[in-house]
Amino acid sequence: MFVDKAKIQVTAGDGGRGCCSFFRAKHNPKGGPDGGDGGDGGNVIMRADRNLATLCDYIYQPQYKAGRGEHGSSNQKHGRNGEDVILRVPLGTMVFDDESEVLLADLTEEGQEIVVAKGGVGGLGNSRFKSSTNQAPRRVTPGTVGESRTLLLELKVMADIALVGYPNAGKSTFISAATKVHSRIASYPFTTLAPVLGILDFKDYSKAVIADIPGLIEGAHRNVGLGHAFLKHVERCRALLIIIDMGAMDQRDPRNDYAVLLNELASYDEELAAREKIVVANKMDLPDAKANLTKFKRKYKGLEVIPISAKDGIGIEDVVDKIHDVIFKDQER
Ligand SMILES: Nc1nc2c(ncn2[C@@H]2O[C@H](COP(=O)(O)OP(=O)(O)OP(=O)(O)O)[C@@H](O)[C@H]2O)c(=O)[nH]1
Ligand SMILES: [Mg+2]
Repeated sequence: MFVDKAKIQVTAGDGGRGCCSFFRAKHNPKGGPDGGDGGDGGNVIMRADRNLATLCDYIYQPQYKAGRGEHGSSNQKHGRNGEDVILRVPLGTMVFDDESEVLLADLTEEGQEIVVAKGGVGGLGNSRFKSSTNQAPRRVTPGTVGESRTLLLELKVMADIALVGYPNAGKSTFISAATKVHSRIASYPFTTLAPVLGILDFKDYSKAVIADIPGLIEGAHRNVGLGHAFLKHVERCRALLIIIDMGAMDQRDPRNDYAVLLNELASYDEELAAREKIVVANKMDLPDAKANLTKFKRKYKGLEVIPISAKDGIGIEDVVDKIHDVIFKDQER
């Protein structure tokens, strides 16, 4: 199950108490204070892990508590520190403090970490308070309390390029042909219900991440269809790969499809619509596709359109080359 939002409660461990104790032995009945300090409480840490793709674990288990520090003990024994809890989250997870709505971290790189709840500090044992004027202190301090807070996690997938198109346009067919991932393909709309990430391997051995996202339809920005819940996953992409069903398998006019898609993107976010776009005419194997493409080009003069048949694997390489150019041209800037 794909989950891109979760609310969790994190509590760090409390610090252990300092110990009050005096050393006593037969030969040394007043050996002096020997109470050790308490251990520090464990932290709750969040770490980005590229092997994860969803926040779904956090829906099932929304509460986390790190270990408390042990109390100090006699013989100057320091209490053991509490164990940290490490919460792994997918790349692209944004961590907000639920109450203040402040963004605490945007975990975009593999291994990136943030302490989301700091453990309490261990208290001091009575041996710490020994002085020239007080040889037998009874004073100790308690450990401090571990931090506790509610967090809102929000995942926005990290990809270099996102597939945008109507349902059934062939986005999943394309990603399955161009990468090693298999995204479910079927002849009914909204087959893809959650983003799927694939890796594009270019000829020069560089790589890019491509995201297949659920199809957009007119009104998506108003949440029609699967709506803009998924448009947010396009936000971080450097470029958009717009796939048009040029065979008009679902009896729509491809020229109109393109206009609607641009409009949906712009209604969601102007900046998103202004992003670099690669336009692909899919299903060129279908009978009407050629004529439709001619009409399409007549309407959108000067627009580069790459004809492909994702199903037959024709033209995939041209698109992959184009993606490479767009992404790496971008990086040089
Ligand atoms: N003839 C033909 N059919 C295609 C081509 N590409 C995809 N299809 C078919 O179109 C239908 C939809 O393909 P998908 O790849 O699932 O489409 P999608 O854009 O991912 O659809 P959603 O996930 O619903 O948004 C399937 O029946 C595919 O077999 C193509 O190049 N030619
Ligand atoms: Mg799909």
